[in-house]
Amino acid sequence: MTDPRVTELAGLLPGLKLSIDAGDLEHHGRDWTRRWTPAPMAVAFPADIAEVQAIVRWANGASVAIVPSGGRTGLSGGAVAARGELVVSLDRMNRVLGFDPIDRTLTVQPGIALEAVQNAAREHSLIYPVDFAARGSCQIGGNIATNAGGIRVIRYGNTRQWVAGLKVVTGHGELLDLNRGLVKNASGYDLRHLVIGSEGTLGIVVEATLWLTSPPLQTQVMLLAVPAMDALMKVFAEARHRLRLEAFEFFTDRALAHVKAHGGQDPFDTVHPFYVVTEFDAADEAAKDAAMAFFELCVGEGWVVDGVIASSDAQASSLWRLREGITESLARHRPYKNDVSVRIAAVPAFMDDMQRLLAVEYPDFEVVWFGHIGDGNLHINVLKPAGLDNDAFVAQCEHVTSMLVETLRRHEGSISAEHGIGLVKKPWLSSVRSPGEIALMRGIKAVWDPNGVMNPGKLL
Ligand code: 2HG
Ligand code: ZN
Repeated sequence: MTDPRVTELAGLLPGLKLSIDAGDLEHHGRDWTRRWTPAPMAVAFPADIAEVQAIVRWANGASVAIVPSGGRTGLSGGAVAARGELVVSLDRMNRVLGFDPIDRTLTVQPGIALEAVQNAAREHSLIYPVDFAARGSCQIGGNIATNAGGIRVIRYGNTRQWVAGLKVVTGHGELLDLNRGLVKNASGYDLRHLVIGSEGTLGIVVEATLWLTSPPLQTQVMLLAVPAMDALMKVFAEARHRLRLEAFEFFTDRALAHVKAHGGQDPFDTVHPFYVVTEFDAADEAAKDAAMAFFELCVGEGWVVDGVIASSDAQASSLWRLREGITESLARHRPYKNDVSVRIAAVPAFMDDMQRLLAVEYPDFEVVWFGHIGDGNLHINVLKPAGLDNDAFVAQCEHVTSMLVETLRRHEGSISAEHGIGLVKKPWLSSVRSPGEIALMRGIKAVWDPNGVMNPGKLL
């Protein structure tokens, strides 16, 4: 039966597309975590800013919780609607609104896919450099709400660096126009940066102006086979010293085995414990020579035992696929995900400690490591054994997470590097943020969203 509040909203906004179709509720009520049963009251598909604003104002009066919804490719439950919320999907607000060649900015609606933003930038011979495997499905509004990172952070930083302006409807229904594309704007608190990474708890991003940049002239992609964990960071130090890096990513033999089972092409004849896929500028002979010198040095030192340089775009994509295909190849094993970070310099000591901890605590579970090692960001996926009940599995993993948190504390790291806190990491927020910080975060939330309608229960 339709919730009377949905009928009321439909009466108030007759032009608004609303759905209570069971398929829509399920689809829009969940993200890639698949841990919670989707149960929104309805899904609203606003077509413009005015409709978003009217929905938020109505939600304040009717005490309805809102879950802003982008591509829902998140891995922390930030876009889950499991408690009768109204999902506000930005799917219909998916257009490019403008390009400014002098400012080199692209203005877009929030529901546009990351890949469409990248393509629009290329039409002007520029790039929007934030990039990750979910590019085809994730949306820019969600990227901004989570300050998405990905595979090129080492060169270009996180989403935050690329947001020149934001229009936001606050939890109270007010429309803010933040920063308006200014490069310099020394006028007090930069509210744009509060919204970036706020996980939909302060307001809804309804328009974004993004900075674009020049593409690298030419890059090369190299896959390296690394025999031991302690060699990984030595290879990284050399790569960073000698090459202009676009990406430096690692994965283990376990990760590769899963990708291969999904059609990934392994160019090596034998299995190696670790792999690095790196992309770097190779615009001229000097840069190419530097890459060869880097490779030979690593082989000479015994840090690398085999390697391939892509000789075509197709081969570069197939090497990248070995790294980018990992999440998808693991999905059917219902993995418990850890997304942790430490300072880059602390990676070797942290990895030693963590490997020891995981070997003791997960003797019977398959543990798959990969990630953005050049950013100090590791993804540790623990795969659910086929016969084990999911709740029991999650409970066991969360017990280990509490120990992992202690290891992270010793190394001054974070329990969430790039996926966000959402619902999944909420119990451990206080391991990275002090009581004073959390009190301020709550205070900020109360000012932006006094009636607590914006994504309640997430993050805080
Ligand atoms: C990646 O780096 C994503 O591929 C997903 O952040 C990580 O699936 C994961 O754990
Ligand atoms: Zn990642």
